[in-house]
Amino acid sequence: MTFSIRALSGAAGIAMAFSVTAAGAEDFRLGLITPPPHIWTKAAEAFGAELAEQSGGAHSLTVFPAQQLGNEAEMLQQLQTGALDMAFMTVAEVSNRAPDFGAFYAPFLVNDIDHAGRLLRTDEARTLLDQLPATVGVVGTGYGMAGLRQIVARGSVDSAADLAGKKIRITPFAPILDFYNALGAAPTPMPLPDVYDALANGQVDAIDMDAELIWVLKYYEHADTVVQTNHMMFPMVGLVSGKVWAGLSEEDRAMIGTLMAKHVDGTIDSYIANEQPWLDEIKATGKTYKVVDAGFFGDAVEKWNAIWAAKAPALESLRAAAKATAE
Ligand code: 3HB
Repeated sequence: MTFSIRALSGAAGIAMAFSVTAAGAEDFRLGLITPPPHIWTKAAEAFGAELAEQSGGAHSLTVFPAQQLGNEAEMLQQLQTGALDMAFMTVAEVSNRAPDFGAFYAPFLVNDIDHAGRLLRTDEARTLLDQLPATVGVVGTGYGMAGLRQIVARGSVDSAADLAGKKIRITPFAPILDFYNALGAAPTPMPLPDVYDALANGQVDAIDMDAELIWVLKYYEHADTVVQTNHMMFPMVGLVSGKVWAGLSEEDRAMIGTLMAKHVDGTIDSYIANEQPWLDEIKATGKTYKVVDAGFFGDAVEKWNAIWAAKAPALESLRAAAKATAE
């Protein structure tokens, strides 16, 4: 028997702190930045429910969505100290600490959303997770993903020249920053929860975003043009604090590792199923809708490749895996 005393606050916390729990029982905390209706948040909740069930009620999981525990950089720090148990996190944030992961963001690495899913399920992708305990202090249980990246803009966008000097909201991470800099735009790093207002009040001219959020959070409302570029994939990773992992029994590691991997992987199927329906809904809003290919970005793609060939040694093996999984 043990006393559960971790990560507690408030009256409920005090009550729980003194409740006797079964051996090894834990109330884990999982943080993520996505809002409640987002597929990642729903997957986190489903993971928690299955963890409680499979552990016979010994373990439970509280999900903190919408950046309640801080932004991703802060959550990653909390995972490192063991203050946070788990997170579903953008690979973007992880790439800020482990640049090899920047290889996933090679512009046009994949042809479409199905291809993104296949690439994430290759051994080459999975092998990258092995470096996380040593380099970042976290255990990566598996990949999920969000939709491909698109551009939503105020005003008209006839060519990439129209984006020159424009403030474009980006997720805060280096590969996307380098891409828009190469394009001559003014990339503006901004965490997800701030995006709607920034576009609505004109703080930014455009946003780099995926179909789910453009549609579900109605980002199209304050824009005139949607450019379907599909320029980058957007992987997610299920993480467990290395410190917390070290304190788990072999049995719990196997159960948590397997279940978390299953639920993050399930998001891949959700995006494959929903990407086109969301894009169709966006198209039907009546906003100007353009479909472009890599040519739209001129030499920005080659410039990006030159920068990241040096920064991310994994680029070569991921490109080979992308080629092998193309159809
Ligand atoms: C983002 O645009 O920063 C973002 C999008 C997602 C999930 C997480 C972050 O769908």
